[in-house]
Amino acid sequence: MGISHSTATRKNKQIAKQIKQDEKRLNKEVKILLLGAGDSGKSTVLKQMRLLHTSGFNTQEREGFRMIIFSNILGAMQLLLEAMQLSQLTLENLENWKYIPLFEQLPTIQKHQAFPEVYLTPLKSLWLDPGIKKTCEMGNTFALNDNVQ
Ligand SMILES: Nc1nc2c(ncn2[C@@H]2O[C@H](COP(=O)(O)OP(=O)(O)OP(=O)(O)O)[C@@H](O)[C@H]2O)c(=O)[nH]1
Ligand SMILES: [Mg+2]
Repeated sequence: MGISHSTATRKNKQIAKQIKQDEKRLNKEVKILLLGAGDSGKSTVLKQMRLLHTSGFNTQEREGFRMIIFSNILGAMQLLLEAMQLSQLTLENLENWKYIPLFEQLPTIQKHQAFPEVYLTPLKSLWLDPGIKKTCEMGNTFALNDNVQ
């Protein structure tokens, strides 16, 4: 059974209208190609665009970032401890030595799981250690993220 003439005409009009609308939209659309070396800030520009010109990030995305931030913090301290040893530097506060095992195998957190509190004091204390500070200053030699601080 075929469709009636009037139904076909209506459908046809609808499609033509849609095509016109799409054309209009595409004419106004501006496309930007972000080029740059690795780590030069392409993704960051895109994130800033979203924050400044759209509604930003939704709850789920923010939760995802929270998990990434935690893993970045621990990863950075792990990297600093390794780089410190390779540079013949050492922790200068003897109290800090006991914290090293905490950074040998890093935990990950699940969605909605709080940052494990057991890392709070060690991170604060290690960050103040002159050995870690000196290593930080050489961060450009071992790809330490420059936002670690
Ligand atoms: N100081 C400074 N740091 C920035 C700026 N933009 C980005 N960063 C930092 O540079 C690092 C890399 O930025 P990304 O946006 O991930 O770089 P990308 O170009 O997307 O890197 P790939 O995806 O690996 O190619 C991050 O640690 C950012 O926080 C900036 O304008 N100034
Ligand atoms: Mg990127």
